[in-house]
Amino acid sequence: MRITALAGGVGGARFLRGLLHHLDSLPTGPDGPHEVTVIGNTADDVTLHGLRICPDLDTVMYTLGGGIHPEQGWGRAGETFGVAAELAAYGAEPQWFTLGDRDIATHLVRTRMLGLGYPLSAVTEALCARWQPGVRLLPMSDDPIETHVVIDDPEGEAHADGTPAVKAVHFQEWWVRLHAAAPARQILAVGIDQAKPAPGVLEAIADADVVLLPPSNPVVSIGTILAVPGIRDAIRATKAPVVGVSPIIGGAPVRGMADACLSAIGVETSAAAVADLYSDFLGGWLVAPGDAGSTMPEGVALRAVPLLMSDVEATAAIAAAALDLATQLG
Ligand code: FO1
Repeated sequence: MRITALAGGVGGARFLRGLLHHLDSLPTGPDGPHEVTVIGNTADDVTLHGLRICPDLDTVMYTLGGGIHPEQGWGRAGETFGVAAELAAYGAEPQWFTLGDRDIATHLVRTRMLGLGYPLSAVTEALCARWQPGVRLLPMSDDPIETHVVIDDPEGEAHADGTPAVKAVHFQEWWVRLHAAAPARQILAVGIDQAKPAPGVLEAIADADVVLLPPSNPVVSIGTILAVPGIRDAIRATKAPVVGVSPIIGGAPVRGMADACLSAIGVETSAAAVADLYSDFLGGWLVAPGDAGSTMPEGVALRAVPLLMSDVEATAAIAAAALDLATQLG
């Protein structure tokens, strides 16, 4: 079975770990071992201290490769912060985003390879050669795309008509420094209109037996991947069933601050409203038992199962339910 999944950071990575655990328990399919291709969000990427950092790709790579910080869900296990302390001693900004020493090695290799002209997809493949994540990890695009968030600027001069001044900050500043508490007036994926899907992305969607949407942020992760020109059309066109896992349980995000992102685009924080964002291609939608009464967009099969990814076994059961629903649809 060829499975293609779109993924953001922690939620996507944990789901994928459960998916691999489930696949390990299955007999090899008639066409050989099951193959998983992950199309990772790169719009959270940021350049800090001269280093190119790809948080979502790294979170997937470290989680599936056994190097993730287990509680935090991002960054490396057993991390030390000698470089961060030295940077702080120089007063080097930003200090609201901390890079660990082990993690810095990844960003050094990536930045050097990008500087030599390798595309991000080739760099990601080279980094994965070390981590052996058990999936083919593709960035959604080799072109730079960065999410920026427009927020009120209390220090800026208000407009003549009295509307407050606004400013755009990088997604990481909004998410990490401001904890998504400053209301987002707009969320923009800068560079996306000119971007192309990375090599292999469209083929992975077209050739898939199943396309999965893990419970990643529907706006700044899955939403951004779908906004890369060509990707949404490829998902609409694929013959494979598309099954998603709701990132919302009972009106609140399973993890993270997806509600702040959904409000910014005027969408209610509910399992049904997120399914609606995908209604042009979604075949099946897993929701938590408490959301079983949700009204689904027409043609979307609803299945209620416990969705808390409390450990690998519980997450594997969610992945199994997603594949089972896909089989019924297929
Ligand atoms: N998240 C934080 O809340 N604080 C940090 O200092 C921080 C550093 C960091 C470094 C590397 C990396 O790959 C991720 C890091 N994250 C940090 C997590 C991350 O940037 C966000 O949670 C995601 O981008 C949202 O998916």
